[in-house]
Amino acid sequence: MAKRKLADDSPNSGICDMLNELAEYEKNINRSTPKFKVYKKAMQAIAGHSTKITSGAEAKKLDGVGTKIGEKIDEFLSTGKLERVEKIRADESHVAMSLLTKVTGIGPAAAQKLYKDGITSLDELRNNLDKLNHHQKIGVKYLNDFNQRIPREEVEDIFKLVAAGIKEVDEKIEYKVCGSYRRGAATCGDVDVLITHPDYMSQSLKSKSGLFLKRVVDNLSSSNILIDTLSHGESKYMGVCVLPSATDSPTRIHRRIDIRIIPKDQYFCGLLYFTGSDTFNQSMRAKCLEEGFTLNEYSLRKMGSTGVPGEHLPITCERDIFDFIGMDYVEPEDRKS
Ligand code: 8DG
Ligand code: CA
Ligand code: CA
Repeated sequence: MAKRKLADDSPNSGICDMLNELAEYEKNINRSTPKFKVYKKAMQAIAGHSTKITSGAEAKKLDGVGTKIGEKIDEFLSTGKLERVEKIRADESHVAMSLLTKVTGIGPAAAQKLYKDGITSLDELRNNLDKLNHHQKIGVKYLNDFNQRIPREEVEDIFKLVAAGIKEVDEKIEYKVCGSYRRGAATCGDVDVLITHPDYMSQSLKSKSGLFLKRVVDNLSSSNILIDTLSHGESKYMGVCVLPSATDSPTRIHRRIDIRIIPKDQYFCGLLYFTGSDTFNQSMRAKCLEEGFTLNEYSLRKMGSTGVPGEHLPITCERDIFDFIGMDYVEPEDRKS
């Protein structure tokens, strides 16, 4: 997953940064996914709050902010810092791991291994490229670029070129940018593109998806929009794109782009999933289970009385999914938690 944004433009950015540091610590050092999610969820709730929070009690009114986080917010608001965060910042292993996990392809496990091998800085990483796989090496190469958020307008410019390249391959290919862009974010971590084709169904041969995707990727590579590849499988391409510039200025920023091909009959479940947010996906999946359905990135199925899911339900748009489970439609811009 792309590295998450800090809520720089929030009136509560200090609290968000604090929660983000706690979340990263739980993920990298304690390896506790539940605690990571608790902090992230609270951070997202607070980042989405438009006025300045003045007490833990006020924060606790938001969904996802509990008593303990409320107490931390009180400490932060009254002293300007949090004892626990100060301790974390003094923890050398955490500092190194936070740095290493900024590289795409280096997750907590890989970072821990590198740290055990004595690698604690970017210079050491650059001097030990043989310890990295291809994806990680590209991550090091473009580290600074990839850690900059992409302004929404630039995603639009990239997408115009990508769309033109897709259409050249086959007019019938349908495509959309999903992820945070579709949720209306002002800046995005990467560009998430979904494509589908009416002739490509879930029963079709895998090689068919691979061929469509390959033709798209080859075309975009030949026009220098895609310039490096992290990985390229039958249904998913992960790579690097850059806007062409007449002046070929070295300041052009390289951006992460994912392109996925999804069978037409699974397209809307995929679109819903890859639009996110992850917290929205989680709450929607929970609602499905309550209503006796099971939802994933491929399909919506009714759970049978024996607990075995039935056939894929026919879905022709995102709204169908909400209708089946008896949930009011949520616009992409509102899919926050
Ligand atoms: P960002 O890139 O602006 O930071 O945010 P994003 O667009 O929401 O995140 P993303 O990492 O690019 O993932 C795109 C969507 O995919 C996300 O909004 C929801 C869905 N998704 C999950 N879980 C996961 C996961 O574990 N990995 C990935 N790659 N995507 C996931 O719900
Ligand atoms: Ca994204
Ligand atoms: Ca992505």
